[in-house]
Amino acid sequence: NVIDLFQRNMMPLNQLMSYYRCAIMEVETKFKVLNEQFSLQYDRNPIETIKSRLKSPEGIVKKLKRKGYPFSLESIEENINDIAGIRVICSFPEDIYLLAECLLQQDDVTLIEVKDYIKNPKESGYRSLHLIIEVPIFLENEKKNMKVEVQLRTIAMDFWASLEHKLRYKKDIPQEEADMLAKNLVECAEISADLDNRMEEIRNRILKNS
Ligand code: 0O2
Repeated sequence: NVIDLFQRNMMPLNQLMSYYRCAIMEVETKFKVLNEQFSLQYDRNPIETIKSRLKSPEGIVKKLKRKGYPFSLESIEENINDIAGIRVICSFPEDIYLLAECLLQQDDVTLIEVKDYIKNPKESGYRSLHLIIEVPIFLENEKKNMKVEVQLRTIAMDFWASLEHKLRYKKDIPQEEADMLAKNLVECAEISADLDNRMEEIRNRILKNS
C-alpha cells in the first residue's frame, strides 16, 4: 500500500510526522503563554480550550489523491497544510482576533494564508478563523520550518461545527432529510453568531462598568 511505499523509499513518514508533532507543541505553548499573560494582566482567560490533532497517514494519502498531488514527502510538506492542526476555542469573537494578532506578531511565526470564515462564512454556515502559519522547530543539528493550521473559533462556533460535521459524514440519511437538516443548520449558525455578538456586547458593558 501507499503508506508502506513511503516508509520504504523515502525518509520515513514517521520522522516527518514527528516534526509536525513538535510544531504542534511549539504553537500550543505559544497560545498557553498568551493565555497566562492575559490572565495576569487583565484577570481573564481568552482561551477556553485548545485541541490539537495530527492528520493520519491515511488522511494525508486521501488528500493527496483527491487534490491530484504527487506521492512524495516533498509533496506532502509543500501541498498539505493541515497535517498539524490546532483548534483554539474562545468565549468571545473579539478574543479570536486578539489572539491571532498576538500570535502573528511573534518574530518566529510566518503567516502563509488567512481564511476568515467569520467575516465570510461558508455556505454551510461554518464560521472560524483559519491561519496557516510556519514555525521553526529546533532539532539536534538543524532548524526546520513546519506548517501548522490554526483554527480559532468561539464555543458556539465549535458546538455548531461538531454537529454539522456529524451530518457531513453521515452518508445514509435520505437526500431530502439531509437538505432539510442542512438548511436548519444554516439558520442555527446565524442564530448562534447573533448570540455570540450579543454576549460579547454584554461582556463589554460589564467590563466598562467594573
Ligand atoms: P478535519 O477532519 O476537521 O481535518 P484545504 O484544507 O485548504 O485543502 P479547504 O476546504 O479549502 O481545503 O480548507 P478549509 O476551508 O480551510 O477547511 C479545512 C477544515 O476546516 C476542515 O478540515 C474542517 O475542520 C473545517 N471546515 C471547513 N468547512 C467546514 C464546514 O462547512 N463544516 C465543518 N464542520 N467544518 C468545516 P477537514 O480536512 O475537512 O476535516
